[in-house]
Amino acid sequence: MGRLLAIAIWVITILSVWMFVSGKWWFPESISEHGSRVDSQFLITILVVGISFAAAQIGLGWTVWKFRDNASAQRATYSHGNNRLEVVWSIVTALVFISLAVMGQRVWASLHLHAAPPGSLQVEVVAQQFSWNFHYAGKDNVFGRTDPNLIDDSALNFVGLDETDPNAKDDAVVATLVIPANRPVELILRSKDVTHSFFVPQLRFKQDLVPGMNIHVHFTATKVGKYELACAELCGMNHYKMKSYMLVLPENEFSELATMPQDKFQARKDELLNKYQLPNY
Ligand SMILES: [Cu+2]
Repeated sequence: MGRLLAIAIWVITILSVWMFVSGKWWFPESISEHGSRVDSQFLITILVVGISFAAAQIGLGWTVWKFRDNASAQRATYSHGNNRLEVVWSIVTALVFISLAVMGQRVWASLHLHAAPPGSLQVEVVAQQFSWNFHYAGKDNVFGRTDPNLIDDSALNFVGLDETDPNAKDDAVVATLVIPANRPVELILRSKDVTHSFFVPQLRFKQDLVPGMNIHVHFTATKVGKYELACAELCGMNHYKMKSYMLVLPENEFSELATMPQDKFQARKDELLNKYQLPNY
């Protein structure tokens, strides 16, 4: 029985490692400038924890095998442990995890904590249960005034845009995120109700939208196409329906769209949504 248990532990270990090594269940293609840095950091982390996992499980199986119950088994002896060993492996573990965290925070901080590069396209993102609103500044590049008191979903004023403000005249608010390829994009993230989370797996980018906060983040998409955008925070009963698309367009196609008035923007965006196919994964 002891031998069987040891073999079962080793088989489960091999299968678990194979699930990662085979590459059958891996991330979709990366389409952002910072994506490869996130992926290589992830690979280092998975290698380190993968090796530790395999070593620990092989050791566990070996212990189960060696100390199984049989006729020649010796009586177990009591050990009070070894202080020096415990100090050594605690320090080694702490060093490994702190180094991984320090290595990983650089990419993360460059997108979440540092200011967006000049010339970035700004888009205001307003999340609500259970949909996304993307607010574009239009031709004048200036966002119209918004006021929470003006929010009226029944009148389709989802972000509380003040129609009397001259800067609001050319603004567009749509339910799909449309951005240019190879140009930095700065998102200004807000939520009307609960915490939501902006997530596009191909971008390798995820950020919470927190009520009462204006969260600035930025990234650069590098590949034209249509990608799924999901809310990655359990935000209520219909959380599973809170999805949209991110359209990455060639610069000229985007600049043409970005200067269109609301109704034309909407119609053209729907046309483009049909034109591009979702990637296979
Ligand atoms: Cu949500």
